[in-house]
Amino acid sequence: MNSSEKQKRKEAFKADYINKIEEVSGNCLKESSVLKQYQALAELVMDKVTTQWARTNTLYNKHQTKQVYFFSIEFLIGRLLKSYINNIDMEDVVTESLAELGLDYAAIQEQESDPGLGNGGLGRLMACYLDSSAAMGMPAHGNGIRYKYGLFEQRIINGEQVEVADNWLKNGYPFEIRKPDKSVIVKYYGSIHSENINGNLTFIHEDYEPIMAVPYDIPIKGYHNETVNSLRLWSAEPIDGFDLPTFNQGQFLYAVRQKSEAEAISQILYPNDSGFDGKLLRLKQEYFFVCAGLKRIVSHYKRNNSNSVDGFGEKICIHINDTHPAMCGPELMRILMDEEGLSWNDAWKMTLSALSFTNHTVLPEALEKWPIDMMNKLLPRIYMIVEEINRRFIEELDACYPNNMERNHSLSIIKDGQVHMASLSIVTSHSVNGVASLHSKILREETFNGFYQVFPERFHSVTNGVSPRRFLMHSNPKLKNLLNESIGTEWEKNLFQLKKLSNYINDPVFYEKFNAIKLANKVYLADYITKHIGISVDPTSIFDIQVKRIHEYKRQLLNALHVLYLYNRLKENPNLEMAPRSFIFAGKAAPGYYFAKDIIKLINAIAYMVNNDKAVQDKLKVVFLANFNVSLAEIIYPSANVSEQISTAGKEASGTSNMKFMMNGAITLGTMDGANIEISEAVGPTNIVTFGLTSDEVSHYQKYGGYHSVDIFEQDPRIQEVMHQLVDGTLGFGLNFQSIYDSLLLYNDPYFVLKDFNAYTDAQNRIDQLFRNNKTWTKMSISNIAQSGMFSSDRSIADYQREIWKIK
Ligand code: OAK
Repeated sequence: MNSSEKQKRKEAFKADYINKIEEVSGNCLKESSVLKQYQALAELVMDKVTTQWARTNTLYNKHQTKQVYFFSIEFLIGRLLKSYINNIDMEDVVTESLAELGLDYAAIQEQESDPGLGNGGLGRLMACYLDSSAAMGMPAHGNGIRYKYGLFEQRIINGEQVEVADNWLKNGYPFEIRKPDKSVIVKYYGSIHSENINGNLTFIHEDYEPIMAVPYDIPIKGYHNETVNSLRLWSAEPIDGFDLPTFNQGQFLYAVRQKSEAEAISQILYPNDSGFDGKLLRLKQEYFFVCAGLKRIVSHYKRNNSNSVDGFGEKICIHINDTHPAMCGPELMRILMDEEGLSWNDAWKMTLSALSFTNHTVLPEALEKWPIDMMNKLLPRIYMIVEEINRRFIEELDACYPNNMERNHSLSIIKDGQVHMASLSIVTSHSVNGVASLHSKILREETFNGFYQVFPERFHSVTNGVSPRRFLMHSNPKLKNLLNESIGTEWEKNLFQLKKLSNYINDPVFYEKFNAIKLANKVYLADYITKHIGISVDPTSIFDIQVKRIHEYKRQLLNALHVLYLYNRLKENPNLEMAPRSFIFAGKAAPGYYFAKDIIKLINAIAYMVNNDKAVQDKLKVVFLANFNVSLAEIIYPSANVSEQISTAGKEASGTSNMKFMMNGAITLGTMDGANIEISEAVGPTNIVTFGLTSDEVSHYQKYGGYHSVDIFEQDPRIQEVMHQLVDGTLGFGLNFQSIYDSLLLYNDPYFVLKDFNAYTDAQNRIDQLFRNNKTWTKMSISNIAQSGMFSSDRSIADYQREIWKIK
């Protein structure tokens, strides 16, 4: 765009914007509130996006392109305003125009709520995949739940987590379109009876409780292209118009109860990350978006296909994100048989060909198993179909492997009074994949080994990726500009092009510019920290960051114990040679996960002690930032020097913050777990610091024993010291971390924190040494960015496209 063209676009934008403000607020620009300025900008942007949206939809319908639908109980999309503006290529026009109008673009963006419709990795991955699909012009859409309340807001009060409801819709949400005309009825409870109609056995669902599923669509705009895909989120509403005044007293109470029971289904996101919550309401949620989503997809398909479902399995991919949407299998069978009149065999072929499944964890506590009684009562027809799927599956197994009762039992979808959702997902999908190479290997060799032996061809691996638009271009604009001026802009469309940075790997001028950007980003985070928690951190210190859900396997505890140990060393020797360090933590704990909450409390207690000790203030700071969410993450990643990825090996399926940090030039300090292994392969051993047990070692100890944490405790005085400090009042009067102490010693340290402690302190020493050599560190940092191409979600989507959905 040349400058006169830009000027024209700016003038047109300003005129439209001023009109819009008047339209949404009834005030002129000068008298409008920042909230109205935001709403006006959002509407203006939405007008542009929806025009392209309509065109994309027309194109998809016309060409009957193969469509992918991600079914996921979570979509953690983050704020969208800036992302739309950048994707429609109006970044400069909007930024400059708003400045010329005397408005504060940053403050306007802050008005947008950050929809917390996910807990962490799994939900954010979906958002990155939608972003990438649209960027690549690929027809892929999301299907999930429009929770009225997203993940709770975390406040830290007296060092402890306090949960506050997240009313993200309180000012309305400008990027969704409610489509009541596309509503669908979801049926719960009741009974099934069969009738012979014209010689066909037909199943009829009676006395059910109907709930209305109303879709809200959010456009997913591709980066600098014409594609706009859809994220459809379903909201639950009572079935009939709720006509209060016509009810008499008894009916009134009944109707109110009905209304709130219906609405409860999409009221709240379960706040558990990688854990299973076997509540009836959760099962209702799972069926809710599966049933509504599939019904609409089938009816849309038929509309474009002469009212027939022929070819559905070849044209539609239903991708199930972990097991929460596992009922897609039986529900699609139900629709195809009961509503479309297909035979079992035809419906089965179609279902198998449409479905694919990604697993996101091997933690046994996350594996979903629903009590038979619960499923049978709530979803009688679905349960019947699950039973039949299982009966046929076991029959086939028997035919292939006769007399192998043990295997057949272990693979059975229904056993021990429960329906095993992972087994259901594998049996009903043509593809099963893990999310990093090690994780997929563990699935094949351990978690799903029985299934792997029966269906080896179904097993795949697709390493996760993250959106370079959101996590590099939007969140680190200074780095984006430096990259553009150094290696051109091709990397924006193909992140592998970052390899061109190798030309600058020894360039002192580039180093200087790069380090200035990193410092500016650190100053920005330091200001945020001062503003929000009143602690001042030195922007030249090492920003050593661990941000993710708080979980024992992620081992924030190992990090915290090391901080305590380092503090002890500094107290012993105030002249200890070390680069000043700021340890920064953020992350939410599931409200019922008391141990994780104790870890937050411990980090805050250590922070309080360290930050108030003048003797160490020049060398050590500890920060816990409240309410980690996508918006905060975007400030954090660009400022990091060290990316803490220290899970017990074999437990973190992939991790994705490791990739976001890497793209922004942080050095990974990590175990050989999840995608850390692939990061290590990509950058080479000199550009990463790894330590600790391997997953084979962990699994060996878990299977055969041989690890006794007490032995480590007894041999290592450093450990004895920090362990005693947990319970002797050092961390504050009346503060006692007995639960943590007991887990590490009495319960033999299930996550190998003490076992890896020594290796971790060595690794931390290496980080310190490396950082103190600025040239070495800068080189490592640039090498990490240069090799981050493979961790773009564009690459992941291309892998899915080629290996799993088989889209040309
Ligand atoms: C959440 C609920 C149930 C099962 C898994 C999860 C989950 O978030 N898993 C995480 O998925 C990410 C995306 O694949 C991975 O990067 C994380 O390692 C994994 O813990």
